[in-house]
Amino acid sequence: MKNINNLWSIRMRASKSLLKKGEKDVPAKNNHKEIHISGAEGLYNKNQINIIVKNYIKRALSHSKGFPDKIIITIEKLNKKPIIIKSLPVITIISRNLIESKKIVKRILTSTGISEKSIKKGLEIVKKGNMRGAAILTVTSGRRIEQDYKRGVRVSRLGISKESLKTLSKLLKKHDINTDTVREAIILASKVSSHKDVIAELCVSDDPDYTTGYIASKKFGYVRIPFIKRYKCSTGGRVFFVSENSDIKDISDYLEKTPVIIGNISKSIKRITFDELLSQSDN
Ligand code: WAQ
Ligand code: MG
Repeated sequence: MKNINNLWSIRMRASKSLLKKGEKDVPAKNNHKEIHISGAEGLYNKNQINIIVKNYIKRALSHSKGFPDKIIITIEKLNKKPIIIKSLPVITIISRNLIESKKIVKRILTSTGISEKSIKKGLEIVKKGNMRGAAILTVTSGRRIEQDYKRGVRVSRLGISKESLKTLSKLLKKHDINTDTVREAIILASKVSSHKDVIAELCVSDDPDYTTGYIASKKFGYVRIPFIKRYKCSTGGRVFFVSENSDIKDISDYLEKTPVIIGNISKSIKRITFDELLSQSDN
């Protein structure tokens, strides 16, 4: 990314209507009458617009969740200079099955300081799924504080510099995880956890054949957890756990509106057990 003062936000969203033939659209109420197929976004220079849009359309038309009947692409020049941040270190936890992973998820969230009540609520939200964005829960009392429960908060205006993308891809390749899904999740999680009030993020994909999720936090980094959900289950979601007295407006504003770019890559990438994860954070 040569010209950081002249960036464009490109976003894609593909969906499929569930309305029956002749059934009327009730704009205020039809949220549930549509399934989300695929979405993607990034910050780019003007000369990349063509190729990125082409790539996003291709992704919209070849997704395992189905074929869309609506694709919305937004191409918009940024009016603010982006904040530059470092990506989170990447860790893959060794787990053999759903039961093991379920325990690991609870133990990691507990170790980042989240109450049992809040964890329970967070797990229910991702199990139920069907949100476009993320729910926001306070860490102790488990209060749900985002304005729109149905939609959640959509993290937007985020990207990675060309050089950092190269470095990250190389690093992930060594571990055989250099995919769009993993790269984009790391970028999103790094932006989310860079807000001072975000303690942790829990993420479960809504793709039926993607069963690896993650918990991201300042304490442990981007921690990938295989077998976080059952194969062929098409619900998922995201929950951001935030400090008890955080200002929801400040958090949503940062996550949705403030442009953030990864300009520096943490070189740390590991595959370890949960016990190793805990002991390394004690040091
Ligand atoms: N902002 C907030 N929430 C979002 C966003 C966003 N930009 N995009 C998706 N979500 C929420 C929404 O509720 C989705 O249903 C849910 O997250 C899952 O989204 O390292 O693919 O795009 O191998 O299905 C994790 C990669 C992949 C783990 C996560 O999520 C790894 C993934 P999906
Ligand atoms: Mg998905």
